[in-house]
Amino acid sequence: PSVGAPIADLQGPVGPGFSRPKHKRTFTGFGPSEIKSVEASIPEPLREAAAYSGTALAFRDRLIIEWNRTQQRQTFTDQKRVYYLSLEFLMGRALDNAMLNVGMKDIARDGLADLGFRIEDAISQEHDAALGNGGLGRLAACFLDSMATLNYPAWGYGLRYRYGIFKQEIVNGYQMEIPDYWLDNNPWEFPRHDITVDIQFYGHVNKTYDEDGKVVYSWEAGETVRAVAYDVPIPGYRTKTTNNLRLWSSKASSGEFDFQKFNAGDYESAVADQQTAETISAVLYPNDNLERGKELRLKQQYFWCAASLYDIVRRFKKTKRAWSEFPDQVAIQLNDTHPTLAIVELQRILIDVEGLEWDEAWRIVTGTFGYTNHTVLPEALEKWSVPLMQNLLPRHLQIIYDINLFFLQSVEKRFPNDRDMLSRVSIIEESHPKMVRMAYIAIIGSHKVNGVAELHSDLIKTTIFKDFVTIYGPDRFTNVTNGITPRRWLHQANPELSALIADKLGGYDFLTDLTLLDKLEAFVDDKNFRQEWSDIKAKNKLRLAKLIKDVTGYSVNPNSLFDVQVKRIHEYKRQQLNIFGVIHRYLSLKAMTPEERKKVVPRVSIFGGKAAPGYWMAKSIIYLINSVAAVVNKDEEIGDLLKVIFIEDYNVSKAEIICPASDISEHISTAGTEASGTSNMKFVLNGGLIIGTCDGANIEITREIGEQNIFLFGNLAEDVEDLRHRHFYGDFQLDPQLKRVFDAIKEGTFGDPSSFTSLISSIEEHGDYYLVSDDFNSYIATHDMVDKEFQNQEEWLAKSITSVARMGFFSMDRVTNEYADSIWNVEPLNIADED
Ligand code: Z2T
Repeated sequence: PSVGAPIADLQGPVGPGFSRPKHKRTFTGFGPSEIKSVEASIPEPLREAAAYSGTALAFRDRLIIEWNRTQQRQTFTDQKRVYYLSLEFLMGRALDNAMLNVGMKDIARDGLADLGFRIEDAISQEHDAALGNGGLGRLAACFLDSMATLNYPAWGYGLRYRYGIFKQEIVNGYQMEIPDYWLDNNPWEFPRHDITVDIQFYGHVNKTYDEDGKVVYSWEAGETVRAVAYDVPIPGYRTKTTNNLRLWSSKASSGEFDFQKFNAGDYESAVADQQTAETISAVLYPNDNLERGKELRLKQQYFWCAASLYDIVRRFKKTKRAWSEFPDQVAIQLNDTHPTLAIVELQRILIDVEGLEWDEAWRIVTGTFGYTNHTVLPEALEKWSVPLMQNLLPRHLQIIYDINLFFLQSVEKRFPNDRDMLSRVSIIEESHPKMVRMAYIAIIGSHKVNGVAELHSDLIKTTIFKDFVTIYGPDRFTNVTNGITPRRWLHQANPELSALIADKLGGYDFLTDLTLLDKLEAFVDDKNFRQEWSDIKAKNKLRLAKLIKDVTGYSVNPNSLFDVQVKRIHEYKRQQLNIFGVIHRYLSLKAMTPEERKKVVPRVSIFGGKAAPGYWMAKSIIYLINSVAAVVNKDEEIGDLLKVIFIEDYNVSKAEIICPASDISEHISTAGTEASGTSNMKFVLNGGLIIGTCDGANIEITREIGEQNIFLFGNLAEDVEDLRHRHFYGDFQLDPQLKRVFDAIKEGTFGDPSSFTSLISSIEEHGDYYLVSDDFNSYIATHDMVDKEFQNQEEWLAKSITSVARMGFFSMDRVTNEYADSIWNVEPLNIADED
């Protein structure tokens, strides 16, 4: 296509009614007087909603121009693109980020102030885009930010869920789930009714022969559902690049509903078909680190993979290149195994539709895909039952069997007579029913497989994917340690700290080169700087105290040590260890004399996080936290010495307030279970210290910031298997301090003890799989050290500053460049004003 091609032909985004403007437009907006005359009649909340809408629309105009320009330029240049396939994009709010990236936040602030609004109030009107569960979805969002900032030609592909992750309310201490309907008045998405793909399900496979007598399979489907594209602009920071996130929405393939059926009087069936279709993109599955094998989930996966691949292939075919060049033009990254069917779908397109030979098609497929693994937890590894797959995707199952056959033949050649090996690495697990192991397809169909932190990448090579290292050699496996975007997680979340750093470093270049933070170490002993650093932390704690007051009604003393654990509730993340530690602290405080209590550092233990709706153990952990809070917080003898807070509905926008406000935060998973963790990075980057196990990225954080600046405790990953074994076959001795805690719970100190029986018995009686008892003593001792060191505020400050100075490695920009070089082989493309 030429530069002057009509925009619609490029399949890039265009806003409704917008085309390239002939003249540059400047940010004007309405004058104060026009608004003032009507504002008196509008109630406050509506006025703020209007302030948000007006600001969002103004910035959206800007984005659309750069978005179209970027897409045209990328199409014209025709170089390799990256496609990031993720079932989750946990974006949070867009306005602040758009203002920062367009670079006109100050103008907007002044404009809003003229109209009588505070910019923060306008920003906080926006509903979070919460299309994700936790770390995996947020990583995808950080990727998009970084890829745009670094000018990579990159698209995200996902599902446009009508309901994102549920809203959590705490009622009488219990989690309640409220649907998160978020789509009304969303200014950041653009429906593309011109870009649709019809997706097939069910039916059967016909075998025919072509003129040369070659076998041709064709899939005759039983159901068709239409995918409609919705595009979201992704602006980069300090660049003209604005990339695209394309989210697919499902609707009936007949359009609204089947008019033929409708006119024939079959109203019910017409409406039922429509509903079946729309159900596919209706709701995000709310499980973090768990796969449940439901048919609708498999339908979501195929719907989104097939629509995305159709789109990618369509774009490639416009270049008129030979198929062999596909991997030179296209890199597709699979965010976990959720998009694994994309591998099978591309193979199907190439052989069934495009008529390529198997081997050539398969070379193209493996050259195109990369697979990122995010967990070793067995319950999270995706498996689909063969009968389910046979019914929903009959042709894909055949292709999976063929992939498996060719793969096993090659393994058999290299490892003759090793039948154990063959059954271990087979894509098909010989269980009842048989299961398709999705991770194996992802490994076999990709040229690179990566883990997300060093320990995790080592673990996948030595445990769950060991045989594949033997088969393919170590080069197919690599590590890319996760990171976070400093734009959102430092500058937006903590503008004052960012400004202080900019002041010392002579500008904001560190936001695009985070390693520049190391220059801060020169100021560690600067008295004024220290004072400002500590004042900012104090202000951020005040901001959090206000949030706590607003959402829980509790007042906390902002001079207390703020101890934070916010993340999805999961036994492996061990919020139970934390709350048992809090109970231990409470019992110790109760046993002290008034004199002894005077020496205690006041503490606020802050929790937040959602439990998957069907995860009973996680829900009882939440209930225990709230039950402890109810007793401790009203104990006048204890007063400010200990407060327990559960912040309901933890999400991205709350994280932006919480992360800058911790003194210490907890990353205390059983060693070897947390693939990376990314909130650990967010807290340290904001000057909080952390307590953690030798797990995930904690290990590399320690390496970077120095072990004197982190509170590590607990058993090591290499000892976990042994300990678990001993729990079952030898001496399980409950830690004596933990026993005191359990006794208090059983005595009813925190209400009816029967609510907590399963929580306690999972440790006392059922093998303590997550090693809570084994790590308890070390955990308590380490918290005592935290108390002691917090009393030396000067030392604490030095640790805080030094740690931030050494966090450069954890920028998402480093991560993105590593993927680009070692997995995608793509180059950046600068978008100039003239483009
Ligand atoms: C998830 O958030 C993570 C892993 C998953 O495995 C699923 C979900 Cl929803 C299937 C997390 C990891 O638990 C965390 O350690 C990691 O930092 C994050 O992905 C991003 O890699």
